[in-house]
Amino acid sequence: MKKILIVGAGGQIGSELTVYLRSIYGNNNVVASDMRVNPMLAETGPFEELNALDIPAYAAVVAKYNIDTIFNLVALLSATGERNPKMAWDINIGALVNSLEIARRFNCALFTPSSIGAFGGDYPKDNTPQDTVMRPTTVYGVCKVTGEMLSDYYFTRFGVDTRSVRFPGIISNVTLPGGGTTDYAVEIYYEAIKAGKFTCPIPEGCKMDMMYMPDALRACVQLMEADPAKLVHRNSFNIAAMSFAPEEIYAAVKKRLPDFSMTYDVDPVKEAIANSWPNKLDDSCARNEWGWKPEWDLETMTDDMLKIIAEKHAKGLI
Ligand code: AKB
Repeated sequence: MKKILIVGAGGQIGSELTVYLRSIYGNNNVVASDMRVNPMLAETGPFEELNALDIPAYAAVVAKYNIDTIFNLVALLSATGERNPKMAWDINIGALVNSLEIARRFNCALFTPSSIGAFGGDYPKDNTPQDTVMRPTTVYGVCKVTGEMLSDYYFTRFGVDTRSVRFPGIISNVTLPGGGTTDYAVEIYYEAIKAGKFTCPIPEGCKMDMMYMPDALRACVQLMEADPAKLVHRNSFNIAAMSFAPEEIYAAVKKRLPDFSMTYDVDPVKEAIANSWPNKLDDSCARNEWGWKPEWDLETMTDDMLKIIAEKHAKGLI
């Protein structure tokens, strides 16, 4: 990776991936783009206002900067997708198809994240294998499976260097996620610091895979830098770091903030989505093929999240 374009850079992952990639590859070699200018990202390197559905504009940015690697992070998340399936399909698949075509035309490597949301139907929910039944029940999941298959198609048919991971719920403290089923595991930390209490939309006992942002960022770079000869899979790798149910993250927060309390007000849409997703992924293919290994667990992440969010709160930033 020498000249990188991030499409959808203003979101939860993009806002941190841009900074991380710039720290490795140099500020001027990482172009951030989104529908609207993000002042934080525009201050430290090139930024382009870009709608990924506008293919001539997208191609012009790739040509202007001589891009060789694209991170396509444009997506409506699972719960938002269920409110407007047509829009979710148009945006998620539109950005993907344009990214694939541009990667083919300009000979770029392409990373498009998949998700635990790609799973559904009758598959093993514990230690969910890399290759198994994938019959998702959400439009988000349908887009993710389509994306995995189309990306493999562009690799085998046209030789486009497509690579991807199935992200768990990503927990972070810079940009809030929006419209996801796993968002509760971010919100709980903010509410613990700001209000001392939290109402959880996911039912007790519902386990999902989660990952702290620093591990997610490392995974992106490690996979894109991996020796292609070692990759048996491409689209898309299971990666895992931790798996917990609401009562477990609640206990981790309460251990550090004894006055913190949590109640449940279960959102039926999110409950149905969460119940269709894995309890815990088997990520052995990622470990074997490109050396994936997480560094953060629920305890270390909780220490870090509470410290950073408390600092922001003390400064009046949240
Ligand atoms: C969501 O909850 O929709 C996302 C995801 C797991 O892909 N965070």
